[in-house]
Amino acid sequence: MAKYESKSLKSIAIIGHGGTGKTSLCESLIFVAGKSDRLGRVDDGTSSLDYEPEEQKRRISIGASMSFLECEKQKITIIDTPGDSNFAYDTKNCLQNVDNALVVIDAVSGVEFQTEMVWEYTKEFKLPKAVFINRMDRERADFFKVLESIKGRLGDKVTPIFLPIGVAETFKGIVDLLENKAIYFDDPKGAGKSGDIPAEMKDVVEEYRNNLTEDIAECDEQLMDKYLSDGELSLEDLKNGLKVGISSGSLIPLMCGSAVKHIGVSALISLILNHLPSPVDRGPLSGKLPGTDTAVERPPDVTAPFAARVFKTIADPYAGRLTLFRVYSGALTSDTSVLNTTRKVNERIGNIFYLDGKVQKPAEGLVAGDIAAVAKLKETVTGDTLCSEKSPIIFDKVTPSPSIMSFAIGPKSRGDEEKIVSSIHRLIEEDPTLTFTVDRQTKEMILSGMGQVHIEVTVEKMKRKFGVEVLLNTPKVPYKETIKGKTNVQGKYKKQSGGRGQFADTWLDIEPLPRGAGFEFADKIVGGVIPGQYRPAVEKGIVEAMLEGVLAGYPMVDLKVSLVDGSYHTVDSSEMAFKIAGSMGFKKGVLSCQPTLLEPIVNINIEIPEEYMGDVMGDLNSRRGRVLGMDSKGSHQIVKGQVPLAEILKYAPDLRSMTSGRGTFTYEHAHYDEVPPYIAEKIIAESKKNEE
Ligand SMILES: Nc1nc2c(ncn2[C@@H]2O[C@H](COP(=O)(O)OP(=O)(O)OP(=O)(O)O)[C@@H](O)[C@H]2O)c(=O)[nH]1
Ligand SMILES: [Mg+2]
Repeated sequence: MAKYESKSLKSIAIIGHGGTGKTSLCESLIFVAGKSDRLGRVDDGTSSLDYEPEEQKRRISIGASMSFLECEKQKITIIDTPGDSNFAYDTKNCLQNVDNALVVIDAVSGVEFQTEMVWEYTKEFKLPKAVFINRMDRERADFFKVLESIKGRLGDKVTPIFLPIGVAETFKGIVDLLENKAIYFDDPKGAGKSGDIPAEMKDVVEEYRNNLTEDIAECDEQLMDKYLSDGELSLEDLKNGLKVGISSGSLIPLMCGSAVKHIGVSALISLILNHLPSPVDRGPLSGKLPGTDTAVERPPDVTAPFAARVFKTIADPYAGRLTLFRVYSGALTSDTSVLNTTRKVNERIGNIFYLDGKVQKPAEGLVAGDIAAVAKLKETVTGDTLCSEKSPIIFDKVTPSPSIMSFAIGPKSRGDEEKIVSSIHRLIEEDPTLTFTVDRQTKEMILSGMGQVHIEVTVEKMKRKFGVEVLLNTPKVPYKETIKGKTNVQGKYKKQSGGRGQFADTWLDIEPLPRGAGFEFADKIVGGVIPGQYRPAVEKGIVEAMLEGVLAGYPMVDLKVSLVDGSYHTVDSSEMAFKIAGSMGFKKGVLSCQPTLLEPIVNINIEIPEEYMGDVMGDLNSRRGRVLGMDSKGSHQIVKGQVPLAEILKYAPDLRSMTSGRGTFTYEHAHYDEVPPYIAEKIIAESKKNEE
């Protein structure tokens, strides 16, 4: 039996720009709610939520983690998410599967680029949200300036429900505009004490109380009528209206506080308990009947068929795979079988548990709205739908963005290649924004991800979880070679060394083909001057010779060779002799056909705020890029262009610093094109040096 009914469950994801104090706020919530006597701190590596060694080392959150509070007969699941855009996929998945978001903004910096990004996500999922201006105890903190920056940059109206009392080191409490009272926080455990509103705040409190009342009235027609006729609303009306407004997304309450000083945190807990929607308030979730376009719904009701969605997968080398999921309808108990409609397999649910950081707490049973974990599912990964076998449904999922930064990885110790491959595959299970390929041409193992930090963290995890150490290098560019001129050349192989000799004589026409055409061979022998059985050997010799071009050893493409003439010897000719002759003739002929180096060109889409257009275009130019077109998306511009791959191997960190992190990009292979001579010279010289 589940301990709580759906209507007593709350879930909230804490989101925002990196370093705004999300994890600290979660720790403060846990501490102030009285769940733990010991306060976890990010700064000394004791946070129960940033528990991974990679997080403790960097003092940032890398993966989402969760905990839960039990107060006033409600259970609140809190999910702390990483602010760094390298890990945005995780954050987005969490947001898709909670009922509320709390956006944390720094009281000094205001809205930052990642704030804009997570704000967009909440809109995508139509998620009710509240905003918490944190770090009000810092010097230069400015509540009203941040309020302006929210209006200016996020484009949505937020409504203050708290005002700060004091600022920086004098920040000591808040005015609760709803209750029209001051709360002071000098208790080390964060309990608030009611007190008088400072006299000098009377006017500003009145102004913002009026704003709040108007905004609440606007959420509901009946309230608006009441407000217009009475000129005010009762506390009861205000409270009900606030809940309705938040739930429908028409009101976004703004709070403030300090996570490290526990100021405003107990008031935040009250808001969650009293005014944020439960799964029941949020209503049913739509999905599809598997394999069809037919929409079906699952209500947040224990009696409905079970349906859930997975929002995170953790690869544990010992415990196996851990699957975190949100129940949307029905109920779930341990030791049952469910259907994974995404993978079309049945999965056995063993023990289910809640997570408190990394600690697993047994769950007796789950109901709609619950967020929990299960170990050792065989095939289930993030985004999958789990449901009752009798009532299948499939929900939408977040698609990972294509990776944008690649590294060549090699083993630190010889013979570790297999271990590398298997551990990367385990890590991809938990993080599909990683991709792993082996480049056919360069033979390098390529690990790609969302940025430098992402790949570095992955490599550290490989070492910690699977005991393999790897070296990271910039990947080699898969250049190719071709020709621009044509020739007619003889390839003749003759060897007389007593006994049976070797003889083959060929005449080849070599000519260029258009870009992307690959290779063509034409057999134009007439009158059997070379017997049929030897002619394919000539082609084989040429194909082999093409693997290593004459300029820098890169594979040759986009050319045609015709076998036009030749001769043979009845005793000394063989397939081997013709293969060698073909290869010799080709290598000789290519030298007089203006051999040319080709490089991969990619299509790139760069999304940036308008103000960075000049810088980004200038930079693209200096990378030998071409702008092909432009588009706008909200306040952002999208630059579409083409650029040589060699020039964007480190574009992710470069664009980040050029745009203060606000630019994003994707790219894909377009075609091969000639390398300009001055660059080709360098590449050829480099390859000669390596050969020596
Ligand atoms: N002065 C002050 N510092 C704070 C407050 N909250 C957090 N910090 C500090 O800010 C830094 C970042 O805090 P975190 O809680 O790790 O921030 P985060 O938002 O979780 O960061 P990411 O997970 O990396 O996105 C730490 O040094 C905290 O001690 C606050 O209210 N006041
Ligand atoms: Mg954090």
